[in-house]
Amino acid sequence: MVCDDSARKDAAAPAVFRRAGLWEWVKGEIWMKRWMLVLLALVLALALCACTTGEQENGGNAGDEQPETGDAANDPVEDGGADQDETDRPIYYFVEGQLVGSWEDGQWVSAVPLGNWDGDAGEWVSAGDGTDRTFTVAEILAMERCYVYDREMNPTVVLQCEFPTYSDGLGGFMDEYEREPSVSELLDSYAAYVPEESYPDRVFSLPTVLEGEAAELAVPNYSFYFSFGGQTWALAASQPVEWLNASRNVEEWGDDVVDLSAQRAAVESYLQERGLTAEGYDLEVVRDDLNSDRTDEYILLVNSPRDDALGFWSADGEDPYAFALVYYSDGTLETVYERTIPYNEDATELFSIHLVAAADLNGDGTAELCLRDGRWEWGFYYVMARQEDGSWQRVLQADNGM
Ligand SMILES: [Ca+2]
Ligand SMILES: [Ca+2]
Repeated sequence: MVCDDSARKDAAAPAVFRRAGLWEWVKGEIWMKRWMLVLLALVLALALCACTTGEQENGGNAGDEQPETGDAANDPVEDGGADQDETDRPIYYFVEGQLVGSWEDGQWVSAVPLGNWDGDAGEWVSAGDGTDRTFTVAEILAMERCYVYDREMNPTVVLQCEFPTYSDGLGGFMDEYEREPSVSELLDSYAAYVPEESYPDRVFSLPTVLEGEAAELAVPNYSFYFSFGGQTWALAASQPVEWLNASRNVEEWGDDVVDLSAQRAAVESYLQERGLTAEGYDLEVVRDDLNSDRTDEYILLVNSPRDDALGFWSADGEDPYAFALVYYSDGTLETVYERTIPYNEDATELFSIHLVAAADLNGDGTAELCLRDGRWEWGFYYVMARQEDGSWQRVLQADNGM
C-alpha cells in the first residue's frame, strides 16, 4: 500500500520536477528538514529586509547606492511630521482683521513697506527694520485653521474665513484689479457660502485650495479686512501665540486698584524733557509680563490732551504727540513708538496711538505690541518688536485706510 501510494504521488508530480530530479529531493526522507532550512532562510532574508527599511525611514543609513531614499530625511516622518510641515510655513498675523504680515524663514515680512507718509515732502519715509512682500489670498485660505484672540475672551480656533469680493476686485478700492471673469466669479466656486446678491462677503472653509487665476489674486494693501467666523478679532494668527493683554486700564479694575503714581511721574518727566505739555494728557495702561521674567511691565499709551467732542488736541499752542512706552519695575522707560508734530493753527490732523494686542507672535519669549495709529480719515497698524539693545522696531505694518 505504501509503495502504491508513493507511486501515485510520483505520477502526480510535475514533469519538469521529475526531469530535473528535484522531485526525488522533495519527497526524500529528510524533506521535512530541507523545507525547514528553506523556511529559516526565508525568515532571515525577510528580517534583514525589515532592518534595512527601518534605517532608511529614520534617515539614518540611506546609502549612496539608494538615491531614492536620500530624501527620506527631509520627508515628514510619522512622529511630528505634520508639525514639522507647519513650522516650515509662514505664520500669518491679522490685527483687527487686517493682514499685517508674517513670520517666515526666521524673519518678519510686512504686508506693506515699513514707513511713514510725510505729507510735507509728499513721500514715504522708511521706518522700522524688516522686509515686505505681496501676499496672495490663496496662501491665506490655505491656512489649516485660524487662532483668534480678543479682550476678555479665551483664545479659540476658527475654521472659516470671510472677505468681500466685488465684480472689479477684492475690497472696495482695487479698481486696478478689474478683470474678466470678475473676482467674484473667480472665487464663487470655492466659497462655502455665497450670500444673497449685492452682499459682497464670501465665506470660505479653512483650508481651501485656490487654483489658476484665483490663486494669483493679491491681498489688497489698503483697507482690506479678513474676518474669521464672522468677526475681525483684536488678533488672529495661523499658529497659536502667547496671548497677553490680560490687565487693561489697571487703575479701574475693581478692587485691584493699582497705584500708578510712579508711572505717571515717569511719563510727565519724559514729556517735559521733550518740551511737551504734561497737563491733561490721555493715558491708557496695560499691565502684563512682556519679557517672561515673572515681573509685570506697564504699557503706557500717552496721547496729547483732546477735546472730547471733536477729538482734536485741545491744548492750544502746544505740540500734539502720541507715545507708546514700556515701564519696567526698576523705573526704566522704553520708547516703543513716538510721533510729534509742530503745533499748527490750521490744525486739522487727528492722530493717536492705541494698543490693540500684546502677544509673543514669534515665540521667542518677548511680547510684540500691536498698535493702531489713528489719523484723520486714515491710519495704520504696526507690530513693534523689542530688540536686544532695548530699542523697539516696527516689523510689520498694514494700511487700514478709512
Ligand atoms: Ca516682565
Ligand atoms: Ca516675540
